[in-house]
Amino acid sequence: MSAKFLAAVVRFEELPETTAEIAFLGRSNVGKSSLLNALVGEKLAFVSSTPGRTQVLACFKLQPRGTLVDCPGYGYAKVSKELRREWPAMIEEYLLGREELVKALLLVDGEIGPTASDLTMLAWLRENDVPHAVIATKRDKVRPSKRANRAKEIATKCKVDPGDVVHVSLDDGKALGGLRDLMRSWLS
Ligand SMILES: Nc1nc2c(ncn2[C@@H]2O[C@H](COP(=O)(O)OP(=O)(O)OP(=O)(O)O)[C@@H](O)[C@H]2O)c(=O)[nH]1
Ligand SMILES: [Mg+2]
Repeated sequence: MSAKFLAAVVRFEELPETTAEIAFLGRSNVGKSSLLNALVGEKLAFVSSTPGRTQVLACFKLQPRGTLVDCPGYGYAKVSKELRREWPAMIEEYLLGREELVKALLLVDGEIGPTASDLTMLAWLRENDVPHAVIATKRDKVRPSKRANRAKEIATKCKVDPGDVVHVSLDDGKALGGLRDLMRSWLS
């Protein structure tokens, strides 16, 4: 799955043309940019140890088709006040208005489970019929003996079928491969 940087966008009108798009959505620091990079095998999206760094919609073109969008993270207080005011309007407009959006990947932290803001976001996606999937990140941080239970807990809290949660970590090639296959099917 190879990709290249297209644009960093702050307004809906600036979004590049595409046939099908997948967005990475979730709390700051949950691992959106790192997952995108791991999937495309290149450091395209900016990753930082300082949460709240991705403050634009970063758009990437995929080969052979489609686009990926790395969204700003929510639930992080240190982004500027101005941005905190702007973010919801911009992201709402994007998620509700982007016709080419085939899936919003809602990333939740696989170690700590969904937060209150994750569950609010999930409920909002459901209410508004935004196509979405729950992805649990950082599976490597959960002890192997605890993974099955943690997976069940996450599914229960998110009110989804356990089989519908995709569990990934940056070092798990098999899980990343499985997610790539799903993404290709959504984009085709
Ligand atoms: N152990 C572990 N760490 C991870 C994993 N995925 C991401 N991280 C780490 O989590 C931190 C945050 O990752 P980012 O990709 O920048 O998170 P983000 O969701 O893009 O954050 P914002 O851009 O602030 O919204 C980084 O230090 C990553 O290295 C994972 O699977 N396992
Ligand atoms: Mg980021």
